[in-house]
Amino acid sequence: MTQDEASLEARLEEQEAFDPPESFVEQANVTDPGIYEEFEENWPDCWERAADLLSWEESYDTVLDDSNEPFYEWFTGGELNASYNCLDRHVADGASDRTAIKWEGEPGETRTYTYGDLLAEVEAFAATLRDLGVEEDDVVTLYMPMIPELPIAMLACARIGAPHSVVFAGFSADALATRMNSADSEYLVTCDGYYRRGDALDHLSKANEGLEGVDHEVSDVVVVDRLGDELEHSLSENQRDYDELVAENEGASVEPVARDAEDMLFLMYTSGTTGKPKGVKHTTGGYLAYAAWTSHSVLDLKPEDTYWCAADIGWITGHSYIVYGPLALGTSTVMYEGTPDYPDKDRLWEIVEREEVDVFYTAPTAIRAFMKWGEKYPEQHDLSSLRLLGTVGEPINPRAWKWYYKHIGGEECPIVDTWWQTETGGMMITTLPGINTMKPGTAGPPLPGIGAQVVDAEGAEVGAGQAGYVTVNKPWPGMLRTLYNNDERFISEYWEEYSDEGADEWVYFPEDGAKIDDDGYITILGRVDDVINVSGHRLGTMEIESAVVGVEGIAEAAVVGGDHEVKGEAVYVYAIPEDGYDGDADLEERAVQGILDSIGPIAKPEEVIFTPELPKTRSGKIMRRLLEDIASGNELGNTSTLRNPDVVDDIADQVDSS
Ligand code: 6R9
Repeated sequence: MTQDEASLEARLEEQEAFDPPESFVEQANVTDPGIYEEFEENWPDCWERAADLLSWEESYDTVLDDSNEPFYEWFTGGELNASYNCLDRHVADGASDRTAIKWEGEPGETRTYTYGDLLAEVEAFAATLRDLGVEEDDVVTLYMPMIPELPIAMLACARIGAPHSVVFAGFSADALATRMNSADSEYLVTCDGYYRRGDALDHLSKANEGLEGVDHEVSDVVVVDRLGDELEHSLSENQRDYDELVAENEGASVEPVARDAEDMLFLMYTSGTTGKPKGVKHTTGGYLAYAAWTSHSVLDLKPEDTYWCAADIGWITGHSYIVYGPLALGTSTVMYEGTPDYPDKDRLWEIVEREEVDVFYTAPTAIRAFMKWGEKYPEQHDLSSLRLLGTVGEPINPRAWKWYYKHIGGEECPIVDTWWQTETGGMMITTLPGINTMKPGTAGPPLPGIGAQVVDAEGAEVGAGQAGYVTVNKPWPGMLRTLYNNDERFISEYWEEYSDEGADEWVYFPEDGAKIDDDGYITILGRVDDVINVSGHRLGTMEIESAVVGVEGIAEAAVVGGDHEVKGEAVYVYAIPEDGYDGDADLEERAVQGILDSIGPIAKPEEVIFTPELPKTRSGKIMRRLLEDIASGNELGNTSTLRNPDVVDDIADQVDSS
C-alpha cells in the first residue's frame, strides 16, 4: 500500500457519514427532501404515487380501507394484472426488444429474454397451466432453482390469477411437502436439477420424495429439463416435460385476467416462533405497487438500467427485487444460477463488468465473504458501470459497509442498507439514495409514509441512543394481509404485542431489536424472537429443534445461533442423548441428517454438542441466551442462579469457539 492509499484507508475508517455523490443525485429518481413531509401530510393518499407506477384495468375507489383493522385493504375497487404490468404494457410501449431477463447459468451459458420473448413464453406457459386444469385462485407450487423458467412460471400464474407459492430449491423434500399441504396446492412445477460449484445436482428426486408426503391428490407435475443429458432422469406417468408443453402452446395468446387489487398474488412461507412455517399472503395491487415504488425510489431503477439482485428468487428479496419490482418498471434484470466463487472468486465482478450492471443488490453475508477473499478479485474488473449498491437481509457492520463502498463502489456509489421482511413485501427502513446522508451500519430513517419507530417494552418511543424494538404504527400497501388460512395467528404473531387493548391503534411488531439516533436513523440489532439469521436466511430455531428431537436416540435439544464471521449467525445444536444412546458414534450424523431432511443444507449445524443436561433456570426454562454466548465464545455471566450450573463448563469445553 502506498502512503496515499494508507491515509485514504485511515480516513475511510474514521468517517461516520457519507453524502451521496453529486453525480448520483443529479440523475436520481427521487431527490426532493420534501417527500417526507409530503407523504406525512398527505397520508394515506400519498400512496397513490406508488399506484400510479402501475397500469390499472379498473381504477380503484379507495386508497386505504381500514374498516376492519388490522385486515387493511389497499386500492380497493381497483383491478389489474401483475403479468400485464410486468410485460404487456412495456411491449405495447415499444420496448419489445429491450432485455427483460439476462440469465447466466453456472457453467457459463447465457440466455437473454427480451420483453417480447418473455411475454410470448409466459403466454405459452399460462396456456399450459390452463390445459392442466389450473383455475383462478388455485395455488401453484414452484420448487425451482435460479433458472428463467421460475420467473416465467410466476408470471404465467399471475396472468391467469393463480397464486404461486415458491419453495426455495435448497429446501428439503419434507419442507416442500409441508408447504404444499399447508396451501392445499395441487400443482407443482419443478426441474430435473441444476448446477452448484460445477456439480449437476439432482433436484427431481427430492421433488418426488416430497410429493410422497403430500396429503392430497397432486395433478400433473411439470418438469423443466435444465440439465439435458448431464443427469439421466425419467418422468413418471403424471410428469410432463416443460419444453414439450410450451412448444405445443407456442404462439398462444392468453388474456391477462383482471384481478381485484386485494386478490392474492402469491404466498411465501417463512419462519416464525413456532415450529410451523407461516404462509404470508401478498396481494396483487398493494404488493406490486409497493415493490415498484421502492424499486423506483430506493433502487433508483430506470428502464434503461441493467440491474442485478444477487439473491435467490426462492426468498422474498428475489420476488420483490429480481422479478416484480424491476419488471414492473421495465428494467433489465440479471439472474445468475450459481455460487459467487465458481469457477473463481471474481465470478460476480466478471458479470458486473460484462453486463455493465448499473445497480447491484446483495446481502452482508456475501460482502463479508468478498472481504475475506480480498480486494484482488474485484480489482481484476472494471466496475465503473455501477451507480448504486444495496444490501439486505441482516445488519451490516461498518467495516463491511466501507469495504463495499470502496472496493465495489469505488467511493462513487451510494449504498442503501434496506431493512424489511417477507411480511412487509418491500423495503421499509433505508436512506433514499438521492437525498440522505448515509451512516455505515445504520439502515436509516423509515421511508416516506412508513410509521416505523423504536419503542420500549411498553410501546413508548425510546430516546436517541437507546435500544428497543421496531414497531410500525401505520399500515402500508406492501404489507402482508394475513397468514394463509390463519387469521388468528396473523393477529397473535404481529399485532397483539403492541396494539392497545380493544385496539383503537393497531401496531405491527416485526420482532426486531433496534436503536435510534438524534437524526432518527434506525440501527437494526437483530431478531428478538426464536428466529436466527444464517447467511441472510431466516430460520426458526424451533423448526430445527423439532427436526433434531425427531431423531432416534435424542431426548431433548436446544438450537441457538452463535456468531459467525461470514454467515452472521451459525446453527448450534445442544442435544441430550436418550438413555442407552450416550456415546453412540452415529448420533451426531443422524442429528445432522435429521436437519437436512426436514429443512435443507442451509440449516446445517456448525456443531452438535452432546450433553447430559441443558442449562435451565429454576423454573425449568432452557437458558438459550447462555447457550448463545457459549456458541459465540462470549464471556459467560453469572450462572449461579441456574438449577444446574455445573453443566455449563462441561458444555463450554466442548464448543470449538470458546
Ligand atoms: C428481506 C428479508 C427478515 C429479517 C428481519 C431482520 C433481518 C433484513 C435487514 C435486516 C438488519 C437489514 N433484516 N434486512 N437486519 N439490517 N438491512 O431479509 O426478509 O427473510 O423475512 O428476513 O431479516 O431481522 O426481521 P426475511
